[in-house]
Amino acid sequence: MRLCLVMPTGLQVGYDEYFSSSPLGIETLASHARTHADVALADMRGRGHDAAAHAEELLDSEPDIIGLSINSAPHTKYSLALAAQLKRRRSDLTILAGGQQATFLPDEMLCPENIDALIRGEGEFALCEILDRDGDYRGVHGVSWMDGSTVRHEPDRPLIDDMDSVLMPARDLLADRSRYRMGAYRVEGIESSRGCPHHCSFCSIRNFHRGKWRPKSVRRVLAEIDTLLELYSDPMVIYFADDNFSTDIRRVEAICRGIVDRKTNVHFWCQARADQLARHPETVEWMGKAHFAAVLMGIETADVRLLNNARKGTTPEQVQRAIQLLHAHDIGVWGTFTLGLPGESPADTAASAESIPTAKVDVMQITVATPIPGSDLYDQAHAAGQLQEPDWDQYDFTTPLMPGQLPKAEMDAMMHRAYLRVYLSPRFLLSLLSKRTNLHRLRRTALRVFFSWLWFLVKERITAGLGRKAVDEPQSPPAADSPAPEVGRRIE
Ligand code: B12
Ligand code: SF4
Repeated sequence: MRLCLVMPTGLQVGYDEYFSSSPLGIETLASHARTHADVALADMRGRGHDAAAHAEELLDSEPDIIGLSINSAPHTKYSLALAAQLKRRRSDLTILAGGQQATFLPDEMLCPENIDALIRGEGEFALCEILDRDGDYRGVHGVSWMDGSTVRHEPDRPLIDDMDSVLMPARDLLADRSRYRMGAYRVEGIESSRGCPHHCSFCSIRNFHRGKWRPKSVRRVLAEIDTLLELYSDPMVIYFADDNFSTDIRRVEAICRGIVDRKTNVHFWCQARADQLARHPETVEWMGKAHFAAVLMGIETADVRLLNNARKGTTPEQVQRAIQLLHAHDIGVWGTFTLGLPGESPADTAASAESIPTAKVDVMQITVATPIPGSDLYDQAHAAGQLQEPDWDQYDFTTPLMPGQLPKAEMDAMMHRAYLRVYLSPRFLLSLLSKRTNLHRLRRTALRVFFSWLWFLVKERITAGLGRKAVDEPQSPPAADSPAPEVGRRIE
């Protein structure tokens, strides 16, 4: 049986250009599936939007099953178009889907003309079971499928209990790693844990992993770092794909000690919470010793009422303390901010945007609160009847979609002003002249981001002048090193 797992392209959304990593989801699935079938991987990101041509290309190897990873909202429309093109050419082909969007929207995604079945949640063992049954997905736990024109939902599958049983990604199946980069550096990802115990209202992770945080053992994580060091000799950033790397702070410290023992020249990147870092200066010190170049921290807003409304569970004081600690250990701060949170008045949005430059982050990312499926925001908006036939291309994290949020033009103006105030501040500009440290490396990335954003603005103005609205259309990204990501459109 031949299986082809595909990471489809989507809207060109910020990250793709300066942080483009290999698709860990399908690489991990392939590791498990390859003992049950002939497996190929296709990473279609950055390959334009010609679904018909992509379908032809994917069918060349005559697969029996194609599995699509529909992991984010801006990738949904294209994925469905690709599935329809595949089915039109080969009606006997089985098309499976998985990932965040597929998991939370089985009834919307499944359709006899494109997707036959989808696997909800983590896919490793359900996929292997389907392959063992020669592609028959009926009755497999965790699967939703089309039975004629009816959607059937099989019972949930238990979560994987022993995370060390998840195999390392089949990186060899996407042999050209040169395209996977973070700014100027080659990048490889490691998933060291799944889930998050917190419950922020704009996030889908809690529901995806049923409120559980499950780590791999420190030994297993270090073994994967060793594997990467053996496989790739070029200078590299290793990023932890975990939603919340700092959940078990003692484990973070143990991983850092292991990294220090290895004396590598690799740098690390992770997503962590301000409250945990602020409470554990000793761990931040270890992160510095282990060459963490940057930490992505969800700052969201300095407004305590809005933070509480969103159930964020961090305070502005913890954020300031965490930034101080990280900087003291030469670790850059990649701060993410959210405008348009529930309960936010126009005056609150303005105040929130004004306070962003005071946070002293090194790279910043501002997004608009978006009701992504699986989040409380989605459930609330859905229950209130506000999401009739959502246009997933609008879910680009800069478009206000919820009642009460500012109109797009005003929101854009606030974001642009905040970006300018940070990247043109004497603090930021002077920091570019500082010595070559981890922080400096990150600031150089920030500079690239800044120029890309300027370029984005110029394009926007030109197209507005020509009376066209080009920035909302899917675009093929520019060549690897050219500065053109749409910086106004990114989120994590
Ligand atoms: C690391 C990460 C990134 C990295 C790398 C992404 C990548 N392609 O590898 C970067 C920073 C580049 C990134 C970018 C973006 N990301 Co991101 N990212 C993540 C994060 C934190 C981890 C993803 C990961 O590697 N997980 C580890 C692997 C092993 O798990 P997995 O991919 O989920 O796959 C498992 C299952 O989903 C399932 N599965 C997945 N695909 C398939 C396919 C089939 C056929 C089957 C059967 C099963 C299956 O089985 C897999 C194994 O168990 C997730 C959050 C999360 N935990 O999922 C957000 C997340 C997926 N990202 C998100 C977003 C919004 C984006 C961006 C759109 C941001 C932007 N505006 O630029 C871009 C999209 C880029 C792109 N082209 O994919 C959102 C999506 C929410 C939504 N519904 O829209 C998430 C959920 C975070 C969040 N809660 O906000 N991201
Ligand atoms: S935003 Fe971060 S801390 Fe909040 S629930 Fe999602 S992963 Fe956890």
